[in-house]
Amino acid sequence: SPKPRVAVVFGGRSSEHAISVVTAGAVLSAIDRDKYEVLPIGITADGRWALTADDPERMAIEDRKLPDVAELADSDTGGVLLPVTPGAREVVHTEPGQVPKTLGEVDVVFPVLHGPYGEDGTLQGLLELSGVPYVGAGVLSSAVGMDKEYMKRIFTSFGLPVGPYVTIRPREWERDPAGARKKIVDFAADHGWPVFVKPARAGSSMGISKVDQLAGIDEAVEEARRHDPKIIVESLLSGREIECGVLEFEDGPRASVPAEIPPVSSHDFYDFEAKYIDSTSGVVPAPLTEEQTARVQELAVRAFEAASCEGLVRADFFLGDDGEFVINEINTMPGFTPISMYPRMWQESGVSYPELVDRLLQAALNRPTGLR
Ligand code: G1L
Repeated sequence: SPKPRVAVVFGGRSSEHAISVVTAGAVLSAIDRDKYEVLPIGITADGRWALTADDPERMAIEDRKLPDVAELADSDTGGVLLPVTPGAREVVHTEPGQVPKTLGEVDVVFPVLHGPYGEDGTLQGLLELSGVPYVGAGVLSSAVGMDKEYMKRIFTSFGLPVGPYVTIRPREWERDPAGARKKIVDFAADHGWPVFVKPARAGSSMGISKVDQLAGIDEAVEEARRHDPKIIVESLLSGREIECGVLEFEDGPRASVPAEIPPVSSHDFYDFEAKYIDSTSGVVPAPLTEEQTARVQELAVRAFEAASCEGLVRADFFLGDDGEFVINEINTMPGFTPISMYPRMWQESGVSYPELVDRLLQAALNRPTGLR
C-alpha cells in the first residue's frame, strides 16, 4: 500500500517563528522515510504559505543565525496553501487571482506552530472542516490549553488541585477599573504578596509582571492587557517545579518519568542559547519518592483526560512544601526538539525521539475523523 503522506506545517506569524522552524527540522529528520512521504509546508513571518525544501540541515541554527521560512521557500511565496475541499484531504496552492493548483492528498498534518492560529485550536478547526487528521490536541483541548482561566476551571471540575487565582475580564477592567483593582487587592490580602499578573491566553512568557504592592497593579494590568484583554492573577507558589509527559499509546495515555526544573537565580536571564537552543537544565528523572512519582503521573494522565487531549501533553506542577502537588498548566504543544523536556522525559522512559514522532503519527492516522 502507498506510504501515508505527512504535511509538516511550521513557521508562522509568531515571535517563535525560528524555534518552530528548528523543531520542524528535527521532526523532518526523525520521520521514517521508508514508512511516510513528507510534504514540508512553511508559513512565512508575514503569513504566506509556501512549499519548502525538504532539507532539515537548512532548518538548524547556523553561526547564531536563526532559520526563516522565507529563505526555505522553493516556490513563489505569494500563495496560500489550504486543505479547503471538505473530505478531499487535498492541499491546494492558491495564488491571488489564480486558479488553485492541487498538491495532491495529505493523509495527516503534523502542526509545528506556536501561539495564535497554531496551537489555539484555529488550525485544528480548519483541519476538522477539511477532514484531514492531524497530530496532537483537537479544537477544544487546544483552546483550553491556551486559556489559563478555563484550564483551571476544567481541572477544578475534574477534582485536580489548582493554585489560587482571579481573572479580570475585558469589560470588568473597562467599566469598573476600581472594582477590578479591589478584586486584585482582596486576592493579595487572602493569598499574600507578591502576585503575578498574566495575560490569560499567553503564547509564551510575555506580558507577565510580579507585583509586590498596590502601587504596581495598574502598570502590570496594562502590560498584560497589551497581550490579551483578559488577565489572570495568580499567587506565588512556593515549592519545586515538576513536569510530566503524557503520550497516547494504542491502549490509552501513559505518563513518562517526571522531570524537575531547578529554580533560576535572579541573576539568570533568558539569553540566546536558553531561548532558542532550549533549556537543558531540567533534571530527568526528577529526584522524587516512588509515591510522589506515581502521584504526579496519575495527576498528569487525569489532566490529559480532563482536557480531552489527544496525542500528547506536558503537564506542569508545583510540589508544595506540604508534599501536595498542584497543577500549574498543561501544554498541548510543548518544546519539541530532541533536547526539550518532553522528548527528554520520554527518552528516559524508553521512547526515542523517532519513536515518539512515529507514535504521534500513528495515533493521528488511527483516530476517526469527526466526533469522537
Ligand atoms: F504535533 C505535536 F506532536 F503534537 C507537537 C507539535 C508541535 C508537539 C509539540 C509542538 N511544538 C511546537 O510546535 C513548538 C514548541 C515549536 C511551538 Cl508550540
